[in-house]
Amino acid sequence: RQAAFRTDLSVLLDQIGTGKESLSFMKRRIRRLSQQWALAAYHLDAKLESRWRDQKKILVHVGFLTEESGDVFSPKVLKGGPLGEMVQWADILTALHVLGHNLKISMSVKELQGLFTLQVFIFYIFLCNSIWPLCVCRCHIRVIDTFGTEPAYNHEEYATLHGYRTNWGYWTLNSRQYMTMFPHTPDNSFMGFVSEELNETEKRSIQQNKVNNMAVVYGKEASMWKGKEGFLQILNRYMEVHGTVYYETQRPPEVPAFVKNHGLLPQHELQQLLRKAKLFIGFGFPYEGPAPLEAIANGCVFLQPKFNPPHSSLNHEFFRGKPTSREVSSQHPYAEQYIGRPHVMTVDYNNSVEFDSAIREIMRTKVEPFLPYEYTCEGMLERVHAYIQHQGFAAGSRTTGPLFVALSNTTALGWSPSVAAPPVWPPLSSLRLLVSQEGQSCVEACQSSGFTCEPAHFRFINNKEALLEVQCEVVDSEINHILPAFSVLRQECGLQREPLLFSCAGHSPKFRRLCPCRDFRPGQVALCTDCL
Ligand code: U2F
Repeated sequence: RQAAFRTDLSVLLDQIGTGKESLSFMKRRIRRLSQQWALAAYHLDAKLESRWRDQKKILVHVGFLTEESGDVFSPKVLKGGPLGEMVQWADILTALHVLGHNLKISMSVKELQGLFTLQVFIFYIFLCNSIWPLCVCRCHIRVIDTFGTEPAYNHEEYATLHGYRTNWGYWTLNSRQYMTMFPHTPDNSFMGFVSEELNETEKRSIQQNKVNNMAVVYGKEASMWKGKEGFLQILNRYMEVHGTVYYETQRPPEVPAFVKNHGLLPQHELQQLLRKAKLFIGFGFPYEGPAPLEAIANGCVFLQPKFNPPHSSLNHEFFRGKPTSREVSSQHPYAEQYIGRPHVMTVDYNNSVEFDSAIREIMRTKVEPFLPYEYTCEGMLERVHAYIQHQGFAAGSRTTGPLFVALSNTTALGWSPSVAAPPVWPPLSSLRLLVSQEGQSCVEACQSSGFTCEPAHFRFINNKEALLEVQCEVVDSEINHILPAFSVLRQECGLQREPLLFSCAGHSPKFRRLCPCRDFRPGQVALCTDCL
């Protein structure tokens, strides 16, 4: 059956059910953004020129909110607890509904068992081609995974043998079956969420009503303010400081008396506050949440601390035990790397001169509201549409023979397939083969050349032909997540024997990696130019 865009969200709202604050939060959000979704559906429909889209049967199991998992989120929704995940879950459900798929939602293991007999623990999305509930293939599973899972942590046997085993991950999926909140781990798929969009009239009125000396602090829980008095004092020399910190009866001691604390606000009221404010300031936690994008979309400058050394699972409690070695360079690396100045300023907070002058610069700078396309409703619909229609993980599907690759000493390589390839997604036209520096990962190598690493393309470059121009004395085939790669010193080349360990993230000091990079559409890093 053909999927038809839906703009009426009432069926979805009924499906979500009642009885928990988390569900009420998600439903309020879905209602609030309904017009924005409808407009986006209309635009994407026109862009796709009524092309055929398969209607899929999709089962979403919100495992984190089940009683069986302990549901730690719901009781904290009105008390300053995490909301970022619920923002994303609400948006995923809406995108799937709006795209016209046949959606079933389960909020308890019992419900899930009624729909599908499988033991599940976190939060899965199933995209099923086959007749439901007969789809039992693990290739249909999608896992919503905020901070990402790198391949070395995903492969159970390898993780156990090489010290990458953590509490999460090791499900031995294809790493692209994990879907993240930001595009920080190209080994995974970028799912994202949406932020509020403004029309031209709203943008103009925001510009007129901005209060140049008004700052809002990022942090809805008092603990996020702990030890920040010094910065708050400096900030208060120049600006009126506002907060949205949850409290029960009294002002939390961490929040100084000069701060105007509004208490935890409903999302739409926070947006109103951000429309007036000039500065949204982060003090290092929470990491990678939606709020900075909302602030930037409402015309604020986001000021945040640079982390030097970067935070990671090796040196920071919050990331410890997470299935990733990713180094987080600031509180919000996406804001730092994908948005940047003038909307985002990332500075060394230990240097009070730098901190002070950043605040003064922000008061002088004029910025316009900005939202990257990938965080608009249309951008999210476009991306989810592409995944649902094109991304497949069935074993043995869409494989192709070795391809011939010309490799030069420089890192940029001309490449064209010499055999006719069967349909692959992302299409091969997007592939750019690069060689990393020693110690550099493919994430960095591709990024530094204006591309992104595309793990789906590893299978096309994991062959001797791709290594043709490298002087290899030996070509080995091994199970190691830094392969394919070569050692310049030892003139040894290594190919990857376990496809599940193809890893953009992998790096090793003595190895130069062979990297499958690809291009991407402006504002939509998940999709290559010919990916739609
Ligand atoms: C992130 O989770 P958080 O919930 O801490 O992320 P935030 O960026 O603070 O905010 C999430 C939403 O909370 C809303 C705001 C955001 O959309 O509009 N909100 C609100 O409704 N009222 C208020 O007064 C203040 C905020 C991240 F998303 C998670 O993945 C991480 O687990 C967590 C820890 O790093 O940080």
